[in-house]
Amino acid sequence: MNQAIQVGVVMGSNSDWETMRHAVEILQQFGIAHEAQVVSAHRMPDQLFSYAENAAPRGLAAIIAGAGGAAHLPGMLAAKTTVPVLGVPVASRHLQGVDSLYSIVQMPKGVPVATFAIGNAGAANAALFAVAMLAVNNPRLRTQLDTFRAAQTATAQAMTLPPPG
Ligand code: RP5
Repeated sequence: MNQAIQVGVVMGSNSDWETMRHAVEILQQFGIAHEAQVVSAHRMPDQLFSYAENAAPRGLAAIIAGAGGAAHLPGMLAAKTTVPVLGVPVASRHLQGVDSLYSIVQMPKGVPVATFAIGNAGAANAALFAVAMLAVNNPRLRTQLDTFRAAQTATAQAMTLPPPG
């Protein structure tokens, strides 16, 4: 039997995939049931509304939303659902994603979007944050997350630098 989708990953264009695939890879690594699709705020506004409206009834625990430029996708999703929206600013062609970051992070008081770093790190961290949210009630995930962190610690501890000179 298919596991119910826990996390939705949406993005404004297939050009965002190269960034957003880093979120999907983390969800796969942790065995989180997820979906990924294009939902463009300005090109598919009706689908955006129905995706957001159906998120809670479908049981989604989080929506990871990536967009670039005038990146209103995460904010508009958050306007239509109380399911937590994790926003990923995608690097844009002309302003390198600073426009995306400002568009996503500067939500007026009352409708939050948890906003992550521009680009690949932000996409991966949004997924890790979703894993941490799900781990609150899932000891298996908590152990996996602890193991993931321990591996990073071991990698950093094994780092060496060239000798002085
Ligand atoms: C936004 O416009 C998308 O999120 C994407 O980052 C940006 C450019 O989209 P394309 O012109 O590549 O489809 O809606």
